[in-house]
Amino acid sequence: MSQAGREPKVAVVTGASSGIGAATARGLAEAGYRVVLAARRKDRIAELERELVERGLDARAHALDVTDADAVREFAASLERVDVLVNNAGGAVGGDTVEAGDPADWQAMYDVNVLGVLRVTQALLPGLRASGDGTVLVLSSTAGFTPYEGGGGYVAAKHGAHVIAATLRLELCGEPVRVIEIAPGMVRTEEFSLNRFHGDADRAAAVYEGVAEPLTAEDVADTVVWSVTRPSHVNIDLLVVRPRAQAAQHKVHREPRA
Ligand code: 8X3
Repeated sequence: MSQAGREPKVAVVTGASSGIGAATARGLAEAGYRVVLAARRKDRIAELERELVERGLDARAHALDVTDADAVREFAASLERVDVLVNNAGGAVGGDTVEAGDPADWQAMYDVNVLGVLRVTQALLPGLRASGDGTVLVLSSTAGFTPYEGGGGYVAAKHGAHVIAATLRLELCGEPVRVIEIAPGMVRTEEFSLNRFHGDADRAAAVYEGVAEPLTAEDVADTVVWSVTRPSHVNIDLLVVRPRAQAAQHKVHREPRA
């Protein structure tokens, strides 16, 4: 990738401050990309930038809120080059039924998971096209395909993220930009469930109770790096990845308590 005398390819990762985003940024930096770490929490991405640079890898942090259209435009203008965009920023807010769901939670989820992907993708597409070999990757979820109780707002938003990837792939056919979607199932990260349940650690832990090995952020990052580093003509349209203990959204093997 990074060859002598040539500028390294640039990969932008949104939501790079933790979990799948941070693991993906590490993986792409290790694969030779100059990684742009984009996330709201400046201190976290600065720390990750330091870590990567100390390891001799190429990274730079850029504070970004994907729900802020002006900030996204300024961010795009600051990039001299972009080859890969990993739309990872997203998350769940609330675990209520449709009957009890707070429209503000649904709106927040739509804003980050759908419009966030839209804003950043729109802003970076000219650069991705100009690279002559661009990749847009959308981190959706198995929630983008299968509803479940208490997941309505998140499921709706992830269906939206899936539709962006599927539509964009059709619209860009014939252009030098491929569109990849990765849909993870149960992944245990430090923040996903905690954020979903507004900091309720017991409720967050219950999601994974008895599951021997939920996926880790690194497991998912591995699939991102693999997909992105396939030869240009190979488009991994959609990759669904779950832990072995989860055969389907509702079919999860849980070990009984000892
Ligand atoms: C996370 C997977 O099952 O919690 O995207 O919706 S799930």
